[in-house]
Amino acid sequence: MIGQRSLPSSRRAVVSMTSWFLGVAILASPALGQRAKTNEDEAKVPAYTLPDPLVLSGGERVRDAATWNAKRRPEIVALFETQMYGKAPGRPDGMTFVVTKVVKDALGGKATRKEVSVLFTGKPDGPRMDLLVYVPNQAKGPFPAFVGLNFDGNHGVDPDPRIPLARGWVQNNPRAKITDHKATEESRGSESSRWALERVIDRGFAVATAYYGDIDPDFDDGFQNGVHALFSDPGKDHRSADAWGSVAAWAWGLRRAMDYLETDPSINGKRVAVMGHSRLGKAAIWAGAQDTRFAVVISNDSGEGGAALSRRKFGETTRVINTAFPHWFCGNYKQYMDREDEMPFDQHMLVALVAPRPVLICSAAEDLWADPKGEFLAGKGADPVYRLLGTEGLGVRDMPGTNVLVWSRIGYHIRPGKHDVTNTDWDAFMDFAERHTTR
Ligand code: GTR
Repeated sequence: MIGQRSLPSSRRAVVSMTSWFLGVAILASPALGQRAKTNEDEAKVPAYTLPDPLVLSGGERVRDAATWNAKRRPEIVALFETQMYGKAPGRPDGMTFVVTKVVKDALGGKATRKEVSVLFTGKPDGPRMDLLVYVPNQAKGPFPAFVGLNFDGNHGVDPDPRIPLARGWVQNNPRAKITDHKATEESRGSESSRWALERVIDRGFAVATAYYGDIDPDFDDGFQNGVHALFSDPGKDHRSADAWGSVAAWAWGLRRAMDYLETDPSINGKRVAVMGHSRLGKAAIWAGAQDTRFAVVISNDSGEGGAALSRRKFGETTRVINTAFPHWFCGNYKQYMDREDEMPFDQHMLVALVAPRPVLICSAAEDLWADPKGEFLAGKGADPVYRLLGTEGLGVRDMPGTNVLVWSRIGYHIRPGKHDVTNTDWDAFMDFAERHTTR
């Protein structure tokens, strides 16, 4: 089939849509303990009409790439900036990069690991983000790379005791054995199953990652800490309704990581894929939507506020996400709670902002909270834009079964299992990135 590649039969399980939905409904229900009860019944998805990405706000149809680039794309960027994620500042003038350490025998000798401090104000004691950059030792670069933020701290992606522990606030969580918001020796490697470092290095990619809390600690403190505080105007005692939230700050951090990667001679700056999981998938897709330096954009289980259509009201909703995480989006976004039909945009338009660059949307079959079908349909909704720009868009009409990589310019993959990042996901990321950045 065009734009679709079947994986080996051991990794492939093709099921009909009906049995797929029955299967995931049964598997997913016990996992949702403390979450708000939301719709997970396909039959209860309301009828909805998506805004047309190819109609200008004045009603005129977009008929060519020039009008898309000059008029419609900027209109859509402004909608997401003012109505959803909030407006972020640009690259700080005084920002500098300092390579603080180079370890040549990382990952059992397979990689060189650099520790790079991104000093947002150029001051070593000012706010900063610490990047870990793994570069393959087996060949000569420059290498294509993946860049993404991590949840637990850099020391969580790899158990190597030489990696500095995260400095500031970290999320309490049993997986990392954290109970008082401080990283501990025991938390080393807590997230390593989500960072298939050796697997990625073996295939000739570099990987760069930073801790999302270096950019903005993930709790609602009225934007007193993180990079929001760095840019806030001390004379102003209120935030505007389109001021940036945390997702926009994390996306901003990914763009600052890209600023560094462009300067690193071991990295091919034209072949950097931005990827992220869940809330950090929302950040990755927003970063990739705005910043055309990212050659490939990968969303993993990003769900509501990421790749999933809000109008479907399946799994997490705008009300639920804005209530649980009031700091993630801008003030204006709150007006759409239970009023998704009034949004002048939906997430297919976020995907469309990546066009014509390759975008891969990855879901997990049991992750109904993130609405896999809504994620697929956002890709489908972006298809007319990709086609207008002369690419094949999404190569399939219907949602594929599990473990089938749709590798057209808008790519899609769904694996069996829960909300997570697994080796299977990384294989899909790499297959997709390889296909789109080597030709
Ligand atoms: C959930 C949230 C999701 C997703 C997830 C995560 O609680 O409802 O939107 O972001 O967290 O980031 O793990």
